[in-house]
Amino acid sequence: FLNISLYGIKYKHFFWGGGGGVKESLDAGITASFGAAIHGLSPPQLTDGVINRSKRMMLDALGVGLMGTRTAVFNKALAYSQMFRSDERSSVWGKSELTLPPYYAAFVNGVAVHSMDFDDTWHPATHPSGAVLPALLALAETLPRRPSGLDLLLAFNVGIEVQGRLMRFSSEAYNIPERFHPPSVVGVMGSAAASAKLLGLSPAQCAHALAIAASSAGAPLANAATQTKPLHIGNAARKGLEAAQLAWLGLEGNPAILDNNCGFGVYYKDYSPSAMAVSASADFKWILEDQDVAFKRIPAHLGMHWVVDAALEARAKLENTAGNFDLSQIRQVTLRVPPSKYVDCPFPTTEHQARHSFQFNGSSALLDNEVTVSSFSRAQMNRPALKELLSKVEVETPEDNPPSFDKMYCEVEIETERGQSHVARCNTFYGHWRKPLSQEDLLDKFSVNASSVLCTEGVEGVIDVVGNIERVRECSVLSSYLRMTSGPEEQRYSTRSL
Ligand SMILES: *C1O[C@H](CO)[C@@H](O)[C@H](O)[C@H]1NC(C)=O
Ligand SMILES: *[C@@H]1O[C@H](CO)[C@@H](O)[C@H](O)[C@H]1NC(C)=O
Repeated sequence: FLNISLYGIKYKHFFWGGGGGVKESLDAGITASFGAAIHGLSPPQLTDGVINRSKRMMLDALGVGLMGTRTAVFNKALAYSQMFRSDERSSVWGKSELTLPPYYAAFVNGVAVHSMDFDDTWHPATHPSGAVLPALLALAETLPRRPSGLDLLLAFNVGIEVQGRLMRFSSEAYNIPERFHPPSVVGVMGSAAASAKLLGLSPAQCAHALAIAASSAGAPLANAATQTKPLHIGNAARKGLEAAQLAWLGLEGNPAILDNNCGFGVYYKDYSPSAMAVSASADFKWILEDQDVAFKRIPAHLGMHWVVDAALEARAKLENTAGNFDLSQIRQVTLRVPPSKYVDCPFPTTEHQARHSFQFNGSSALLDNEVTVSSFSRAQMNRPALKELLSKVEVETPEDNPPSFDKMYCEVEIETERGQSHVARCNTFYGHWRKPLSQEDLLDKFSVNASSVLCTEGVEGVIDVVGNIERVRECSVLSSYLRMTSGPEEQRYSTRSL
């Protein structure tokens, strides 16, 4: 009976509901179903839709990750990781000579992906790819059996799917988060599942990998808008990889970790898990098939994309009427956005705060009429004009504007000194899953970003390998292309505190 209470409330109905013995009940449990699914999913179950979408995710994660290898937060993570040596070496993206033990390669490459907050966002909200791909590529380079591109693609999708399933265990997860940063909660589980898949673990070991990873889950949202936020993705990648490797060595955790309110349920107020069934007869239904991800057009929190689009439109309206855009014309700017403390920051003082500031993004879009990586360099942020504009910004949070990436909108109203008003509203920005980035624009974002780090052969190599990944004999060829740099490999993007 001691064991039974250990496995928690969720199990009770199995034990007292007239089912079989304890062993049987556990086999019927939710965690066991995940273990079996992770182990059992096979390449023929990948549909065309899922293959296409996941290739776009991989390419985008690599592009923003390459650019992220030129940031201060990446350099700090790298300097730390280089303190560790081992014979197993995995590539560091964007570095021609450097290798690290897989655990640290997964870490630094994961940090790179989220260093500018430029990576993909799913619904319910998390950044799915950055937690998984760095772990898989680091692991693949050290496995003696040399995984194929198809092995990588399948493991990647397993890691994404597990994140999607876990986020559907709570209605709280559907809103812009308030307590935990989701990649630190579901990302580490996705990385563990993906790594377990690539390692070929047994169903029970896959379940234990999830249990072990759950003990590395969770990071408080207070570290959003700081240099520590990118570490959440790096940590998810490496801790998931570590969990799978420990499970492979036979380490065990609670085999009912997902079934339990005191297990994975601690991260949500309304946890209600369900099984992940894979049957050989029926087609497996991937979440990615129905729910696409959003790809970002600016290196900032997803919420900023609505603000920027609405601000640019309001600016155009003002310019059309007044003939020009002049700061002194503006009396007040009102942003109507969802309530979210996490991205409401009237006077950001660091680049990471600026990425999480409705006010900053609205103002710099109004002022500059464009959005670039350098919008938030120290010099750009310290401009007197920007500070003046920021002081004219008011934020309202209308009741019909919920804090959900699926339902929110942004309205920008510019009121002029002459009493005119110009209003623009964005319901769905370009790049959102309802208005997906075209393949051309996705490739363009990758090429432009990756070219700032890699030579042409590297850029084209990555595009070619990801585009044909299911036919690639050894997936680690991707890592070779990710190291074909051009020019100096030092930090380029300012990520200093102001
Ligand atoms: C929003 O802020 C982020 C971070 O500072 C910046 O990268 C982005 O370019 C900004 N958008 C605009 C329109 O300024
Ligand atoms: C990366 O791509 C984005 C989107 O196309 C673009 O705005 C940005 O300027 C690119 N970054 C660099 C360094 O080229």
